[in-house]
Amino acid sequence: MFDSLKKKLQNIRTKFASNIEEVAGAEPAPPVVEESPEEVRAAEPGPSRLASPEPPAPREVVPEEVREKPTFFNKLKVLVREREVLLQEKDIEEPLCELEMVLLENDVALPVTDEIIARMRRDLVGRHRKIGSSVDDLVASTLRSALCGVLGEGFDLCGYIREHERPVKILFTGVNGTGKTTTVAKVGHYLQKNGFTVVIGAGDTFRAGAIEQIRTHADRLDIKVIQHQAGADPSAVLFDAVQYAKAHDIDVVLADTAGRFHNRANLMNQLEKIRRVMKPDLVVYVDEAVAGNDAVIRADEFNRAVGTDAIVLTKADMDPKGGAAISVAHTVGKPILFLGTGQGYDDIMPFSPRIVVDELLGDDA
Ligand SMILES: Nc1nc2c(ncn2[C@@H]2O[C@H](COP(=O)(O)OP(=O)(O)O)[C@@H](O)[C@H]2O)c(=O)[nH]1
Ligand SMILES: [Mg+2]
Repeated sequence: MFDSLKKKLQNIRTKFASNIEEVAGAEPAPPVVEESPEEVRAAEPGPSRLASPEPPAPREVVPEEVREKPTFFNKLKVLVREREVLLQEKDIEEPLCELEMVLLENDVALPVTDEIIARMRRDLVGRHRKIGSSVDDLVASTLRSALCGVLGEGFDLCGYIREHERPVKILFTGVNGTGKTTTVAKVGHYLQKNGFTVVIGAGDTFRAGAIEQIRTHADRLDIKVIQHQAGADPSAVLFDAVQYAKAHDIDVVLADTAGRFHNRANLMNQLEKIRRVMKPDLVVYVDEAVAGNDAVIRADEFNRAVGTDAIVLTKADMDPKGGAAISVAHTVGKPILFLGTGQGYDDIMPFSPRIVVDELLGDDA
């Protein structure tokens, strides 16, 4: 997942780190702890932009018993191992520019790229920043918080269902072939594993074979499907699915629907009717991460046209760039609910900014 972006971000991190290291004016400080205060002062770098995080150590000879105190040694360690640097715009201009290019090349939307760059700049420029044993830690934590800042909060579906009146009705919609039906099956399986009961409404009565497709998934997962004939009114199917859930104390209704574009009047009218009749609690827009910026634009347009509560991005496993996953929540202003990560029923990941950033920066970041 996101391999191309991941590799490029690693290069950028190295560049940021070497620029910052240059400004700090020294190679990483040696891990010496038993130097005298004089030696420590001598080791302190001189340039004015490099400030010591601690006041200079006292000049008088420190008695042995005082030097034994851990607090004193800790101070020495801070002086030797931690430096503080005040960065200026020009110090990081070049890696910031490169980061901007890398994000754009990897399909991160322009306003989202701008936001990430602005956050990096705000965090790094004109502030005293401590450098620990590794400058890369500083870069990684800055990049991490910039990415988390645009990724939004995610959406805790299980928490939502627990707090909500049952049945919770979830309508899945979006463009053809993006993975709606597969996602309905995966989400059904996920909810069952989390202790909820589920019924699926076979609301794609439009595409040949669609009812059989969802039926096959549901049979494998032991989930009840409510279906009508091909060509039937999907509103009627989904109304029946809700009635079934009410009659059988089912926690969640998952509604599969036919693929549609927000600019096709007949299918959008049909969607309006489904909404009136089924009264979904959540409208989930499904698109594929591999579509990159197109997915982001479609999700945004769809939200403006009909309203969306949350987004699922499928095929993240096939997406080397990660741009859609980084951009969509910030652009649409709605949370990502899940990432689809493969064709198996377990290949679905509740969206967590932390996990996505871990994936991009490596767990150690
Ligand atoms: N690799 C991968 N393939 C997926 C994922 N989700 C769906 N697919 C595949 O995408 C294709 C279309 O899925 P489908 O659910 O029929 O799309 P729909 O037309 O939107 O209902 C199928 O071959 C799925 O197996 C995913 O997360 N990863
Ligand atoms: Mg389908």
